[in-house]
Amino acid sequence: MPSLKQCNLFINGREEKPSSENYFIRENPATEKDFAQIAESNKKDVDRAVSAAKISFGAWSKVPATERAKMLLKIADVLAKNQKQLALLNTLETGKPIRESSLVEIGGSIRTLEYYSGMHTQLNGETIPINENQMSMTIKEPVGVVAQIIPWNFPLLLAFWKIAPAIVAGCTIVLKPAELTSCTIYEIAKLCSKAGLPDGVLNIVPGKGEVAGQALVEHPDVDKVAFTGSTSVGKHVMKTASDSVKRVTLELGGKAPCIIFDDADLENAVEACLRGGFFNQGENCTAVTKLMLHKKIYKKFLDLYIKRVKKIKIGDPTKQDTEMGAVISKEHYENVLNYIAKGKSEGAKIATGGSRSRKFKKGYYINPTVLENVDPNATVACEEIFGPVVAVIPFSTEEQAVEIANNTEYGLAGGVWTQDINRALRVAKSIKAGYLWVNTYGGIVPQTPYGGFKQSGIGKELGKEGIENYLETKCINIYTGGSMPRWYKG
Ligand code: TAP
Repeated sequence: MPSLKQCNLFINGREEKPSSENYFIRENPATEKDFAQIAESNKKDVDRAVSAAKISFGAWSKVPATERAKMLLKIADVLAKNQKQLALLNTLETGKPIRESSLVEIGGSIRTLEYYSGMHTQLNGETIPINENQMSMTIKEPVGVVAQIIPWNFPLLLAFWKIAPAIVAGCTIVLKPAELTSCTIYEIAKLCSKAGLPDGVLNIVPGKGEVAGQALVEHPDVDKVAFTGSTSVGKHVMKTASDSVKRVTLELGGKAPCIIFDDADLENAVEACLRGGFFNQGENCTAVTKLMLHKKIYKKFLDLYIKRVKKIKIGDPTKQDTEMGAVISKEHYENVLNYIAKGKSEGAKIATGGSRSRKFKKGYYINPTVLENVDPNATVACEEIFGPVVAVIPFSTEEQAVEIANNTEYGLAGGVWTQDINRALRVAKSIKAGYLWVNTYGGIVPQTPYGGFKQSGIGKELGKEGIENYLETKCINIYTGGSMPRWYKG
């Protein structure tokens, strides 16, 4: 298949074929045409990659943090120089609009690299006075070899949320991309190497989760696992990693509520909830999928909202003016349509959308869908759909709103809209989730710690907390007094 793009392993600074010589085909979800062949790494390949990371850790962890920080800036520079072609590749494999690939995936990755470059000044421990004869100090040491496992919805941005802090902390990496989206990150590994990243610091093992991912999480020489993906796989990863007590951080699924009170600025709320619901085809862990409207503004908000949803420009994701592209795969497309059917069967009314887009013969296009008058206990109000489907739920009181918002096993993100600052803070504090927006929605910046409560995860990425995942704290006690006090008399 000479015309297909080939995505191989990247180990120790070199492109490598899979030892099994097996590849699987990835299609472009917007055209359903075969587009790439992806190497299937197996346990043997993972062993080679981990071994490369382990060997390079010795030298990389001793490189001064200032130099590691400079490397992040060089990588940012390489991304910026190649932004156009990387964005196109990312769009071809994900189906997302090119402006999102360019501004969010590549732009966001650059901002993350720049932020963590500055964090090299924060790798300090503390000195802790104990008494006049003794003091302690803590020092920060890189964790070691880290396994990074990435989902398909933001294959680049989520990779750099992990790669950037790991590199500046002095760790080395073996990264498994999602099988649906391996191409762009593989290109990036090659570019990083060209930019001067030493061999073995960033290794890529594309392939199947249950083979390559599993081997990585089981590997005895992996010190930490940073996983982003579904809650069900995350639980399995955590169990597997526990065998050797690996450090584990999990960024998992979500079911974000956004509560609009009757005093909210409706026009701004509509704008934010459009992006909150349909950005990235709704394939977004913080997507507003529980849009909760106070009964007094229910109709007014919905009229404004539906009018705008109908105008979202769905189409060829490679075009600059496309606002919504195709969902990631046939299987996922069918899942999302099944959820819509389930919503209908459980009593919701389809206010707009609800089916595939008829504009295209090929491609996994789903019209942006709004389900109205959804019961708070309905499946579509509780489970993560991960597609362009927003469930609208009316409420009457603040207490009821909080109860509905928390009626889920997830706790990743949420939003509150009101002009009353006391109510805004009260409600934001009452929602059991890790990331809240008030009078805005969406957009996660590298400066802020992001991560879930409940079954949405463990630990934080980004911000100062994000680098702690890649560091161990060692305490060194120093005796500065004269003779040691006697414990034994003899
Ligand atoms: P998953 O199916 O969980 O896959 C995530 C990653 O885990 C993929 O690389 C997958 O490989 C790999 N994997 C599968 N089985 C594995 C195993 N046994 N051991 C190790 N790795 C394994 O998720 P997805 O469908 O790609 O992504 C969507 C989910 O991610 C949603 O639930 C979404 O909410 C969540 N998500 C969360 C966040 C944050 S920051 N909280 C951000 C984005 C997405 P394959 O691709 O080969 O299956």
